[in-house]
Amino acid sequence: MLYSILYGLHDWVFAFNVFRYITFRTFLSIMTALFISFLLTPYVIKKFNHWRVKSGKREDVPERHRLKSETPTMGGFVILVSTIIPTLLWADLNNKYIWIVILTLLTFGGIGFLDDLLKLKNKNGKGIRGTTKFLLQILVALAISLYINFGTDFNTSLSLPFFKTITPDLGIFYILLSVFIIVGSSNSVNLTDGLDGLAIGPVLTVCGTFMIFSYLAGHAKFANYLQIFHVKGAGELTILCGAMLGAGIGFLWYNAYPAELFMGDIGSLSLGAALGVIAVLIKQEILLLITGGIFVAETISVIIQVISYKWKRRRVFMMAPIHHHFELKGWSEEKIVVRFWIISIILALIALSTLKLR
Ligand code: 57M
Repeated sequence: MLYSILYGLHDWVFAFNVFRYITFRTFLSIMTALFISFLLTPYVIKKFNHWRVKSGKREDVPERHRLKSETPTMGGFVILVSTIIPTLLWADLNNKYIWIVILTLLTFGGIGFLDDLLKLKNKNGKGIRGTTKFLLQILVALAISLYINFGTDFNTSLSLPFFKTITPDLGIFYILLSVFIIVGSSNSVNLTDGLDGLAIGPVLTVCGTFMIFSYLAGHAKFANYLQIFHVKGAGELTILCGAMLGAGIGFLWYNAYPAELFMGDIGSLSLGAALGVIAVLIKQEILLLITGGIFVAETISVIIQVISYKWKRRRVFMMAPIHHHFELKGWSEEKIVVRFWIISIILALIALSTLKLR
């Protein structure tokens, strides 16, 4: 919005030409998101405390978590507001990719919101039924994937990190892959969101990685030089990733141990789905598995635990997702979280190295 107004003035004031640059608008987007987040979150924490928007008591949790039932949740609301407003201000709103990601944030945020609301109402931690939530996610992801495939100039080839010449064209099957990526990413961020700062840290590193990849994918010369897929228009996603980064940093300020606010399903489901959609749009589907390795590990730990428990009545981990295993082993919450962040940073660096190592 502001972008088109301010850039439109460059014929009169040459300095306004600077708004043409994605890098400059990304900087403005990060700063605006930080500003909104720092302005809004303390107010939201106060209000949510007053309205008792709390996670509720759970009995099946490691001891320390019972003390957390007083922490307000649904902080994802502020993350959504402080991601979407800067994007609307600084991105080119004629760009379809921007609207696809905003729609993803809103629809998955809507599912998460319903779930959080029901948990609040029931006061027993029970939200939407697992299968209903999963079906809703699949339906929304399918609609988004169909639009990406048929409503944009989309390339159904897959890019494999480290292999520049192997790009299999999946054709119509790409739709299935993209539904899997979006729903998988949404749920794995949700599973990870169980300790203070644990989910938002890796969300930030994935977001930072995708900010760089969006810029490169949208730039014909850089994409050609680095031999990654050139996606015309994907550069604008850099601005959205910047907004998400600023909103996430702002949220982390309050979600850092001891958390004053949790993101709730409204935050985890929407952020996870948005990262999945961005991975699809910038053609870095498989790279998401590397840079989001923490989310993958958390999900695999649950799959292994459930299969082993159902099959052999034996637990592989003391408790799944894996962060609970380390808690029960006696690691402090801060140590687990910081170590998972360190792994995320290393994974982001490995993801960036794929730009050259191919
Ligand atoms: C939600 N979130 C929290 C908060 C947050 C299939 C199964 C593995 C699913 C899994 C599950 O339900 N995961 C998703 C995990 C909850 O946080 C709220 O939920 C939102 C995210 N959806 O934003 O609003 C609690 O997590 C803690 N928390 C923090 N800091 C944060 O910044 O400390 C959250 C955010 C909060 C707070 O205590 O109340 C949650 O409920 O855990 N289920 C499980 O994870 C369960 N695992 C389990 O049953 N494992 C079994 C196997 C067979 C699957 C096993 O290993 O035997 C665990 N759930 C809980 N505790 N609560 C078990 C231990």
